[in-house]
Amino acid sequence: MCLSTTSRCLRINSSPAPLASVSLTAKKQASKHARAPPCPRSTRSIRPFSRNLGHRSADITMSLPKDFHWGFATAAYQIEGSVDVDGRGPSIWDTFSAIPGKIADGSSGAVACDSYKRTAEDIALLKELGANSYRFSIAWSRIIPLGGRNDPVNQKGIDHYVKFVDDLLEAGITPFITLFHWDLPDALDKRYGGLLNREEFPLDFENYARIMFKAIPKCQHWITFNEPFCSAILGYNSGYFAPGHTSDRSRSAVGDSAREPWLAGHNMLVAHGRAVKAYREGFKPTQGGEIGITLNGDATYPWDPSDPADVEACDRKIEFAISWFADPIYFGHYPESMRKQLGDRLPTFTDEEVALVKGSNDFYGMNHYTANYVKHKTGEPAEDDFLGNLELLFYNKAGDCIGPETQSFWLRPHAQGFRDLLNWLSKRYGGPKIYVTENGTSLKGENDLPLEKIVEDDFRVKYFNDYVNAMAKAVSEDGVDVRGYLAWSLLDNYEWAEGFETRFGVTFVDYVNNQKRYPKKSAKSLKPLFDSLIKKD
Ligand code: GBH
Repeated sequence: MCLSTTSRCLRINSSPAPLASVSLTAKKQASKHARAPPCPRSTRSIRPFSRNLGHRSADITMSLPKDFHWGFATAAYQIEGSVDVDGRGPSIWDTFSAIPGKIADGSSGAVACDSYKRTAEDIALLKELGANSYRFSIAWSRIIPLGGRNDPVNQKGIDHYVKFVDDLLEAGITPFITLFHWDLPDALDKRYGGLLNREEFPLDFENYARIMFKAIPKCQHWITFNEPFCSAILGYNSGYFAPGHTSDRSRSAVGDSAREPWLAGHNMLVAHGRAVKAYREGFKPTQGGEIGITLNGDATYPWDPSDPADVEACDRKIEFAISWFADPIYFGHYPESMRKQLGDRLPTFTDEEVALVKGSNDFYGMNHYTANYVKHKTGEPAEDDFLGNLELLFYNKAGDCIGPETQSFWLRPHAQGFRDLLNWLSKRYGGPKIYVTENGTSLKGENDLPLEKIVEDDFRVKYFNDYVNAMAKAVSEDGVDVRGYLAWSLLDNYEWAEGFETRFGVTFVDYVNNQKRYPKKSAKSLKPLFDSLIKKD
């Protein structure tokens, strides 16, 4: 039986119910709409010490620091459109989305939210919603259409983002700029294998980063990579994302799922390290900003809390998702659990690379959406395993459900997980300054509703309320150092391989009527929430 929203598939071994076992498999299956049993309305607390989080902002007051950044996030390819305007070169997502069968609804980001041409409208929207910050990404191929350090620079592309930042600042909105949100210039993929090239890729990324640091000195918050896990695993293991490499020859002529993702991850780490070094040496002293990487990770709970192997697998899951990148950045080496399972398929850092990567975060960028129960697997892990030899589940042994279904097969709200993962990260990495650079949800069936129902997105309002309160407790009661929160997303947008069917926006975008924007209830719910939580003096 298969649980899937679109082209992707999760196998649910749900016999006997209510145990749902999710294994992330590359195999496309026929029964697309079968689902795990629905979760009960209220889920039980899954750790003995966990407290129930209230849904009302009044639960806790004034617990976030006074200069707390909050707002919304987006990414270039998901919103901009205008793919051949002002000299932009193609990215791997233009190429990938043109291949039949790769995107659920056959769409591409060619128009998306038309945000490239609607910067004024988007800024007005941010202002209306009360946001003090906005996270967006730059399309590398607008800056250097062919991508490389010896290729021509496109001044029009630079001018666009310079003006955008000026306009944001003018509106009192602080920019958080992501340099790489998956849209690699296609020419670099074709020229030398893109992320897989250990010599060229980090140097070309550094060059691109330098151009942006120089062009936008007013930006004080730089994010090098968004979720390198996704570029590596989805791009080079499962092949669900561009450039679509996988060992599954029915889906791709190229790829080695057992090796390429670990090399791609390594090269992104070194590229990140190079960009940070460039910033710290050449720009930070005069500009005074900060730079870090954004990593994605879900909370984990043991399927059987009394089984030490499940408890251990919970940490291993986070290590394979987050510590893959965070351990090298904070400690200078990969996690032991990964080395043990992957052996020499995981590259080894040279001394020069360690010097670049270790200590390279001014802050930790955290993308967080969901939680899973984790069950250890016995026996040898598959060669293409990237989870740490374990299963991800929505139900635990006792039959508790992690959270209600959404439109995204991988996402079930469980706000306590946010608090727990914030604590986990803070403990492991010595209490770093954290920006939550993404958090949000889709709604099951949202795209099928009429507009007047879509804007009444109470499920999303509750999600934000629960998650933001969980974060505020992590700050005020547990001492986790969170300085900002950017909700995903300002707009419904191009949800990658899901196309436009899955909506994550607080604003409805009418794709068939001139991309008109309609703020949903959730859009307006964040300002009062943060007003009640941020200290006034
Ligand atoms: C974020 O990733 C992205 O940064 C953003 O662009 C996107 O729009 C948003 O989420 C909503 O999806 O395919 O089975 O391997 C979220 C983290 C991690 C969620 C990988 C999907 C894929 C599971 N993503 N996960 S699988």
